[in-house]
Amino acid sequence: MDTPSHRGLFVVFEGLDRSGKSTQSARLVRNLKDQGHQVRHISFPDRTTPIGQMINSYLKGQSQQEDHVIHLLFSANRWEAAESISHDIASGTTIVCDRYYYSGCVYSAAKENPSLSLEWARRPEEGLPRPDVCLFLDISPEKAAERGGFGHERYEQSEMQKRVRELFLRLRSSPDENDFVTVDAGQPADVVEKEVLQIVVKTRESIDAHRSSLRSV
Ligand code: FDM
Ligand code: MG
Repeated sequence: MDTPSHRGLFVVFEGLDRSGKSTQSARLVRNLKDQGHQVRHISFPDRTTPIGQMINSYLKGQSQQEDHVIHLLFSANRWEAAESISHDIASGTTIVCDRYYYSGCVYSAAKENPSLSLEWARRPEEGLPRPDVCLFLDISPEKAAERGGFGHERYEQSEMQKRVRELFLRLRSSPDENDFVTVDAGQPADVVEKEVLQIVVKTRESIDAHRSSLRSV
C-alpha cells in the first residue's frame, strides 16, 4: 500500500500497433489499484493539448509536417507532461503509460530520412523522467496483422511496422536503455497479464530495497 513517503513507479508499455498495449496497460492499472496503489493511466501522444492536436491531425493525414518537425512535436508533447509525471511519482502515484520516448525514437527513425537517425531522434528526449521499467510487448508484424486489419492512420502499414520492430530490437540492445524488459505478446492475454504484473512487482521491490529515486533519460 502506498504512503506519501513511498514514491510511485513509472511503468511504460511499448510495442507495435496491436501488440496489446491498451489491453495490458488497462489490466495492470486494475491489478495495481486492487492492491491498493494510487495509479494514473496516461498515453502518448496526448492528443488533448494544442501540440497533441497538431500531432493528431498529422497522424490522420489531415496535415503535413517535415520529419524533424513532427519528431520534435512528439517530444514536446512529452516535455509538456514531464513535470506532472515527476510530481505524481514523488507524491506516491504510480504512472502507467502507453508509449513513450522509445516510440518517439523508433517511429521517426523508421522513416529512413538520412538526417534522422535513431541517435539524433533520442537527443530531445534527454532529461525526461525515466521509466523504472519499459515493458516491450513483442509480437511479429505478421501476428499483429492477424489481430485485425490496419487502421487508417499514418504508419499503420506493414513495411513501416517491420522497420519499427527492427529498431525497437536495436534500441533494446543499447546500454542506454537498461530498463527495457521484453514480454512475448504472442501469448494469451492472461499469460501476458501475469508476466507483466510479476515484472512490475519485482521492480517495486527493487526500488524499495535500494530507495532508488526517479532517474532521467
Ligand atoms: N508515435 C507515437 C510516434 O511516431 N512518435 C511518438 O513519440 C509517439 C508517442 O504515433 F503510430 C506514433 C506511434 C503510432 C502513432 O500512437 C499513434 P497510438 O498509440 O497508436 O495512438
Ligand atoms: Mg495506433
